[in-house]
Amino acid sequence: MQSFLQCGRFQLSLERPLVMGIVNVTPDSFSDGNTHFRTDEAVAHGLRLIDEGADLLDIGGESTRPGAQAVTVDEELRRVLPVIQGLAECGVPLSIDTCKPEVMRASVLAGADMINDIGGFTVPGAIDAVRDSACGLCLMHMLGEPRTMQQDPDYGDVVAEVRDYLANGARRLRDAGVSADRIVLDPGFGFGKTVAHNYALLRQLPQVMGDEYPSLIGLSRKSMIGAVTGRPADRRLGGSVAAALAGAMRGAHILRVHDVADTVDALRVWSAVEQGVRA
Ligand code: 8Y4
Repeated sequence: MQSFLQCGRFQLSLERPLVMGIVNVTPDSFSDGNTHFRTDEAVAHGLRLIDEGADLLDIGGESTRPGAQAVTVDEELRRVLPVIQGLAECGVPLSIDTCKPEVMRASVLAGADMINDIGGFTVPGAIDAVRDSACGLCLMHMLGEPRTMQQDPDYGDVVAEVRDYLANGARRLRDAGVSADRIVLDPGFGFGKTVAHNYALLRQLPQVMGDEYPSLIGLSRKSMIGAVTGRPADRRLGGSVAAALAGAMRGAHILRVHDVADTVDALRVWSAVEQGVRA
């Protein structure tokens, strides 16, 4: 595997685990076209996450929770583009969480450095929208579609099936002319998986991911944490940090998290244990 990820304007070293901070661009409660407030909030949140140690930011304008409302291209662009512009000079790569080719194109033009597609670049036109740029591409596994994916997900061998899906996805990108140093793979925790599937994937992360491409994992506050701790989404910090560290210890390269400061603390302590501390 390469030691750098090509990520638009940046080359990210993959020597230590990187922390990707989540910036949600949530809708106004009154959808009156006055989106300034949400933009400013999202930009301020992104800057705070960088201050806390985020190595990159993931900006999302489309809710991907099970059963969430679909968002039109125009609405998604209204949410996301002003935030890309507002964070353009923030000093870290900007990832855009989208499945829509039109949003991918516009985001790359606006200066996005990575496209994070939970749909795995399967919407027609998605690969064409990103191939001729330098942006990083995160290709994630999902079984089914967001609306129905949690209705009795079933696998013969979840590790083998996710591994094969990711290998085929990377092949599709490579066959379209995407260089290997732009590709990141993600097993897609919570996307068409039971709690047992999710923990099997995390436990066997090296077998799932192989060693050809870097990995990105998103565990933060997810129901797999709630299932084990019995806690609601707003009280899953300890569980989420433990899960992120378990992933890092199994070789994950990028950790997608809400709680950047606490995750960075955990990684620093782990690094001190492993590497020692300068006298
Ligand atoms: C509470 C808060 C409960 C958030 C659930 C959630 C991933 C991702 C998401 C991921 C990649 C989420 C956009 C789901 N998860 N992208 N996106 N990998 N690459 N749920 O695991 O955070 S959204």
